[in-house]
Amino acid sequence: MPTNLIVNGTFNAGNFGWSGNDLETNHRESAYLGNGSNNRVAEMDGRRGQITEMEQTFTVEDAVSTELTFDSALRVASNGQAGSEGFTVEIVDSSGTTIANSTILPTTNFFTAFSVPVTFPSAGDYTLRMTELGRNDSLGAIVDNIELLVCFHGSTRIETVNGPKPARDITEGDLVMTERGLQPVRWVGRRRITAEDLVENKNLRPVTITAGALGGGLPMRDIRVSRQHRMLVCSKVCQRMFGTDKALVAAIRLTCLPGIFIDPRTEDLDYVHILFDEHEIVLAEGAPSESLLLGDEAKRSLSPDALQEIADIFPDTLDPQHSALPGEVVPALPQQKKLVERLAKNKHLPLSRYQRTEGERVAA
Ligand SMILES: [Ca+2]
Ligand SMILES: [Ca+2]
Ligand SMILES: [Ca+2]
Ligand SMILES: [Ca+2]
Repeated sequence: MPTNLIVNGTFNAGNFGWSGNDLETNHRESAYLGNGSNNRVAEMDGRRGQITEMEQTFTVEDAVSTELTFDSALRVASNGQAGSEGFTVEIVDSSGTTIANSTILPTTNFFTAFSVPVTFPSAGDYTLRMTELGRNDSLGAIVDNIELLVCFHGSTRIETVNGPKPARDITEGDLVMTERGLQPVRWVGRRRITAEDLVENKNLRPVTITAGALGGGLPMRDIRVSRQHRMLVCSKVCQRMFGTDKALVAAIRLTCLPGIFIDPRTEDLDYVHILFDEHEIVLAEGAPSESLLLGDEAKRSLSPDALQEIADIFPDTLDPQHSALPGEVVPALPQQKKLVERLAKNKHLPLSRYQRTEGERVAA
C-alpha cells in the first residue's frame, strides 16, 4: 500500500508534526464555515500582522513521482477577498531548491480537492511549505487532509553481496544473494510499461504483494511483480501435496490470499528481469522469488530486442524445458490453484515454513 509521507495532515492532533510561523491548527471547521462540523482544520492566516508559514520535513526513500493532495476552502468571512486569499505550496529539497510549487486561491465555502504534481528526483529529505497569501487580516483559506502518497515500486530491493539494492540499479556482474549462494548477474532486462499499455492490456497489470502478506514479515516492503512471476511458497501444505515443503507459484495464483491483489492503478512501471547462468531464487524485499521466468507470459512482457538478446546470450533459457529450478517444484496450474486454496482455507501464510538458506544448495 502507498505510504503517506505527511504526519497529521488531518490536524486531528493540532499542530503535531508541523512547524513554521503563526500556525492556527486548533479550530473546528465550523468556526470558519459555520456548518456545524467538528472536523479540525488549519487556517492559512493565523493572526493579523504575521505571515502564517506551515511546514513539515520528510524523507523520501527513492526517486518517485506522485501528487500532493489536500482539501481547501475559503472561510465565509473572507468572501469579499475571494481570489486573493489563499496560500502558496512549495516542496523544496535539502539545499532549498524548489521541486514543486503551486498557488492555491480557493473560492468556495466548502472543501474542494486540490492536487500538486511532484517528482522527487532522488532519495533525500524534502520540506513541504505552505505560506499565507492575501490580506494579512487573520482571515483566509482553510486547509485539511494533506497527503503525499508514495509507492516505491520499481525500486523493489534485491539482496546483494553489498546489501539490498533497488532492482532497477542491478547491473551485469553484481553478486546477488540467491538460495544457492552469491551468483553473478549475467544480464538485466528492463521493460517500461506505460499507463496506456496497462489500460489497453489488463494482463500487463502487476500483482502487488503487500508488506508481510507472505508471512514472517515478508516481503519487507510492498512489491509488485508481473502476473506470471513465480514466488516461493514454503509450507506444510506443500509437503502434504508434493512431498517437499517448497513450491513455486505464479503471483497471480496468490491473489486469493489477503494482501495480494492485481494492482488496479494505471501508471507507468518498469519490469526488471535478472538473468543468471541458471535460474535462481533471489530475495526481493526479503521474499524468495524466481529471478526470471521466460514462460509465454514473460516473453510477452519483454521486447523483441530483449528476447533476441537473451536468445543470443543464453539460448538454453528459451528452451521450454528450461523452466524449473532444480530442487523446486513447479506444480501444474490446477495444483497451484489448489495449493493456494488450501493455504487460504487453513489460514497458512505462503512462507510459514520459510527459512533463509543462503549459501547452501537447496537440492541438486
Ligand atoms: Ca481535519
Ligand atoms: Ca496573517
Ligand atoms: Ca486566523
Ligand atoms: Ca487573510
